[in-house]
Amino acid sequence: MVNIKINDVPISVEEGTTILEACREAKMIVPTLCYLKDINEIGACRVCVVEIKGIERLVTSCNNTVKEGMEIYTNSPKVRDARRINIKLILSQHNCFCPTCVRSGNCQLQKVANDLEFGSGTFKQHITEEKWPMDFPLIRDESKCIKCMRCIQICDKVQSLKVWDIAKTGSRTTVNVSLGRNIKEADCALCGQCITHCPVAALSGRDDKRPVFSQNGMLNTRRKTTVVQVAPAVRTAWAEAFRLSRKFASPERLAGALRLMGFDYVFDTTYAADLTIMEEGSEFLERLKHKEDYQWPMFTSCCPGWIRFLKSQYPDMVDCLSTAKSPQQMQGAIIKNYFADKIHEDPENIFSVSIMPCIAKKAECALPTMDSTGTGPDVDVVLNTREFVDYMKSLNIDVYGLPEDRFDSPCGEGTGAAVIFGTTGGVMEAALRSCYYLATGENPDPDAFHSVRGMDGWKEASIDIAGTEVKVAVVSGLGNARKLIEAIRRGEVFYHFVEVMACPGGCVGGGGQPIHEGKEMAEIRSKNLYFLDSHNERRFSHENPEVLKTYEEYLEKPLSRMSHKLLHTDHHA
Ligand code: HC0
Ligand code: SF4
Repeated sequence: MVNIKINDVPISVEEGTTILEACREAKMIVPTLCYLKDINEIGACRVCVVEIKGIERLVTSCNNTVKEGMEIYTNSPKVRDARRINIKLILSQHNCFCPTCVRSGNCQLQKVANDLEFGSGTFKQHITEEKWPMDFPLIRDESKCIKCMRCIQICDKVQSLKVWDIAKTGSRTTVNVSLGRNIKEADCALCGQCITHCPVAALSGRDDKRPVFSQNGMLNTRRKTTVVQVAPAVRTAWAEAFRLSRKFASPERLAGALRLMGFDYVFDTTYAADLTIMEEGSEFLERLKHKEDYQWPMFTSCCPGWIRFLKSQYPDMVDCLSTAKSPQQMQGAIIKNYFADKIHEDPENIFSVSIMPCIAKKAECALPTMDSTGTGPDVDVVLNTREFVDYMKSLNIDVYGLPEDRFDSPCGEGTGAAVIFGTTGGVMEAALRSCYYLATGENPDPDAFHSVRGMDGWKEASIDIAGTEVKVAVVSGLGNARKLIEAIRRGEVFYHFVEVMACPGGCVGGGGQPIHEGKEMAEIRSKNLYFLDSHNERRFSHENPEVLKTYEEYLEKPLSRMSHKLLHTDHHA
């Protein structure tokens, strides 16, 4: 242990601890901008400087470690003056139209500047702007970039994609797409992790609210029947901004909020998640039966960020993907076909919106293959959880007065197995619950496959299904996906079935979820999904009565011709 003093208070910390972490252990606040634990500890912003007794020069606390006897001052006048100057320099290159910024009120630069009692104005501004393709769902605004390098590091170290790099030199140093590429050709998976880890709004998701909510938007003009679906992971994050309790922020209240916004029909994507399990589970059992005809393992296909990654990084393994569409797209196809028939409406007259925790879903819905009726996209607009929350705020409603409501039926409700789709391991667990049933005719204990739960980036299990040993793995985060694929290719591991989610922790940690500076929320949100699963009266996808009815009335059976037409896709197309 190392004995030090912070603001005259003695404390012992482990050797090798950074000054910043020691301050945090001692509950002494040191502001940071560029710091991301274990990912970006480079002292680039110089906001975390502290004073050390006996040393003239201030030191950055995030990348210097404690030494025996060190006496640290975290908030001396000298420290505060230096931080103010550093922030002034950053602001001189930062677009300061704060009131209209998407991150206003949730911007780390704004917070640090406010906390420093800035007062005296900034230096003369030198802002550069670049052109950015607005038809791409990830938006970069150079005029807001503070060169903290977090995006570079997240994309490289966590997602193994190196989309960003430093560009230019000297005072013109900035961040841009690496190797001088256009973002559209940079193999970006659209996971959105660089967005949720950007301390300002230099990176953001494309705002798609206008066609839905504006004066001329579909909800106001009512030119079409409006339908909305909401993803599993949204239910555990939407209420964070309003500080609602888990009990109050029920899925039924989320349905109530969507109804209040004016949607004609409100669906839960969990319905289609159960449908996905029926299709993907049956496909897996089919592949197992004809082992030699397939390339192994079978990969889950519900995460569009992961699909983008596989297609660009390992195109020779695309056939390993299940052909099942994602729940979002299955729900979209069912709405514009089966449900349209039910309400006697032409698919062209249905406007289908989804609320998702994911940036890549905004690109997925626009794929030419996701038009099952030939009349336009099955899902017209994808809004992220953040956009939903922003719109809720703009309504100025008393959230405590939100009514609970039911999702519409049919095609509206899902089981506990579908709810856990939103967290890493959830799709695999749901699939195993139903594969076991489909192969044996008996339900397993719903918690039998709990070994695939948890936040580890790479989990594995071996399961006996009707006398066959099935080896499964679950990875989240694209860096982990790369490690797993490389190990498979080297022959070090073998799996039959692998779930991959692009975002660490799965959709709960998605790039479209609410942003909380310095906090990774995936684990907390995930616990809520398991709570909802354990309290659901149905915990097996194959017991979803609405799904069973859909097969009976429309699809016939899993992997039928109709199922293939609506619910499966060709990933090569
Ligand atoms: Fe997910 Fe999904 S679970 S990808 O994370 O499979 O976005 O929540 O909606 O489609 O259901 C995201 C979340 C979904 C889909 C589902 C899957
Ligand atoms: Fe990298 Fe994901 Fe950001 Fe794309 S969205 S640049 S893959 S971190």
